[in-house]
Order: sequence, then C-alpha cells, then structure tokens
Amino acid sequence: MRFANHLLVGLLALLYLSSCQTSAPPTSVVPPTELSFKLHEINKEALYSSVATMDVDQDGDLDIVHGGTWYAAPDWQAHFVTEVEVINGRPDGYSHLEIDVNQDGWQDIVHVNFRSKSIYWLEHPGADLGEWTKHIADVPGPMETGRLHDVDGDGQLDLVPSAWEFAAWYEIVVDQPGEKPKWVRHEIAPEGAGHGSGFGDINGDGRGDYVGTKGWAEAPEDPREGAWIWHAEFELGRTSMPIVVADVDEDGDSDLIYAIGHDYGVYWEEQTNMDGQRGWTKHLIDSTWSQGHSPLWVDLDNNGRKEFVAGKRFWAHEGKDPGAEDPLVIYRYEFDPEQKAFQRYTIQANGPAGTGLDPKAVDLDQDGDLDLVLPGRSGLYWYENLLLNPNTN
Ligand SMILES: [Ca+2]
Ligand SMILES: [Ca+2]
Ligand SMILES: [Ca+2]
Ligand SMILES: [Ca+2]
Repeated sequence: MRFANHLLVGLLALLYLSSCQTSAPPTSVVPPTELSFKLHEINKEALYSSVATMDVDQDGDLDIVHGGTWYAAPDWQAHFVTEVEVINGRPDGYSHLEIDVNQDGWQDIVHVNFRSKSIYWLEHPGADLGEWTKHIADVPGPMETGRLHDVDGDGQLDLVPSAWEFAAWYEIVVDQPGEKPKWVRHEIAPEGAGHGSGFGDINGDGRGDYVGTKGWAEAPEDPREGAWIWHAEFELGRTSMPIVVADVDEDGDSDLIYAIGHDYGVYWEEQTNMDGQRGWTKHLIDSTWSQGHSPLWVDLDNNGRKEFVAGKRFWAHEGKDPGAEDPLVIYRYEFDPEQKAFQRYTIQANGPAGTGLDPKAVDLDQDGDLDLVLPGRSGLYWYENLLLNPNTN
C-alpha cells in the first residue's frame, strides 16, 4: 500500500513536471537556430493592411480574417465578413485586433483607423456565421493602428490606439456578457501623439507605461483616474508601431526597439542609469531597408529569447517613401549578449509578402512553433515555420 502511494506520488510528480515543460518558458536560453520558412499564398489579390487569426467557426483550428473576408482553415475557403469602407482608395481596418468585445463567447475584431478616424468593432455573428455587425466605438482622429494591452492591470485587455493628435486608452466595459459594451476613454498625455507608440513598463514599478516618439508617459497608480507624467527623454523620429519595450541587453531595465515607419533604419535605445539619472543611448541595428512599420516581438526559434521580427510595409505611400522600390524583405533580429549586438536572420529576401500594419505571429498550424501571417497591399500570405514538424505538408 505504501509502495502504491509512493508510485502514485511519483506519477503525479511526473505529470506535473511534464505539464510544466509544455506550458512554462524554457529556464535557460540556448543559441539561436537558423530557420526555414515555407511560403503559402492565401490570396495575392487581397489588399487589406491587417489580419486577425482566430477560430471563427469554433471547429478547433485557427482561421484568418482579412478585411471583408474570412478564410477557413485548413484549405482557406473564403467567406463574407462585411463590407469594409474604402476611403480615397484605402480600405479601413488599420488594425484587426481579436477580442471578444461583448463577452458572448465569440471573438470579435477591433478596427482602429486612419482615414475614417474611427474605432469600431465587428461583432462576430455567432453560430450561424452570417454577416458581422459594425459598431462605432468613437471617432477620435487619425490613427496609424492600435494594439491591445492590459493598461489598468485588471486582467481585461484595453485598447491603445497609435494616434497623430492624441494619446489615450480605451477601457471596454461590459456589465453583462452579451450586452452592448461601453468604451471609456482615458487620457494619457498630449505629448504622446505622433507617428509611432509603444506600451510597457519603463521604470520597473510594475505598471505599463506609454511610449511616444519624443518621450514616455509614466502610468499613475490608478491609470483610470490619475495623471500620467510625461518624460521628454528621447527623440526617435517617425517610428514603427509598435515601439517594442523589452530588456534587450538583459541588464534589468527596459529598452526600446523600433524601426522607422516610412524610411530606412532599425534601432534600439538602451536605457542607462548614471547616479540615479535615467538616460538613453541610441544603437543602429540595420540601415539597409526601409518602412519597417509593423514589427513583432516573438520567439520564432523557441530558444527562450524573443526576436525583433520586421519587414517592409509594401506601398505605404504609393511608392513615395524612400526605398519603396527596394526588395520586400523580412528579417528577424536576435540579441547576442556576448557580442552586445543584434544578429540578423533572413525570413524573406525578396517578396512577395509585406508586413502591412497589423501582421500576426501565431502557431497557425498548431505544431509548436510560431508562424507568420502577413497582410498588405501585395496580398495575404503566411509563412510556415519549419522548426518543428517540417515534413507534414
Ligand atoms: Ca463577441
Ligand atoms: Ca536593459
Ligand atoms: Ca529566439
Ligand atoms: Ca507552426
């Protein structure tokens, strides 16, 4: 009996350990791996700048929503979502943020827009998979795109738009699941307006701060009510969206990584501390390609260290941006602490995919590695990461 108990305890411990191994991040970082990617074309005629990945029909695999169409996995059969407004030749939908806005159990999509200056959400129709319903949340002014973050730390995602004329965040309040949500706007700091923004804990107090191109806004104890404190500490230029906030050099403080949105240059801004005085040192990562408008911060080679994944946004300004005619490239950059520099790895050397305004890194084929789903004016594609299960297709 005692032996059986020991056996049971041992089995439970084994089960616990194996469950930890699948869910917890690796305890140590290993050297980066060269990766291969397989290109899949979903619709080369598609034009929308953003993409969402979600299980639209709740059959267990991840589908793709792109503007007025959703594509059902695994054969990407096209289905109607809704008519998307086209303004001066550009469709709305400058972000495709997956979130169950009304908490009815079906994921909806939030579009944050430049030309219509609006934030709206497309309500998932539910089990009948009919047309999605558009609900305007606010019309606050032109926005490059937006991202979801838990700004107030209540466990619910909030919307942080990247706006030219204001800096604010939106809390989505749902009193009863399925009821109409309220969008509550909270001001951050007017100085945070501009081309590019980010969100993350800059000063290490555990609260997420807002990063603009000319400084950062320190979150108050209650981000809903208190005043955000502006710190004009750097000048980044017209950056990507997002500006990634992460401890690049692993020395305990948060640094910034970004590309220039409509020109050449990828940089990181190192946070420094001299006698208690915070400072920032700019480092060039790559000057060879332009229009890195929409980077991601993800671990594609599963080695425990995230990479800055960035590529060109195709035809951002109809060919008027510097380098617009250059090859459509996509790279990932992983920091090497020994060299104190980023190492570059190629994902795409010359087209066809661009990164648009809201690309996604997600394990689309559910084989254990992150794949890339890439929207833009050169079409809709996905890159299958061949790190794991490379011979299944
Ligand atoms: Ca919903
Ligand atoms: Ca650091
Ligand atoms: Ca990595
Ligand atoms: Ca995968």
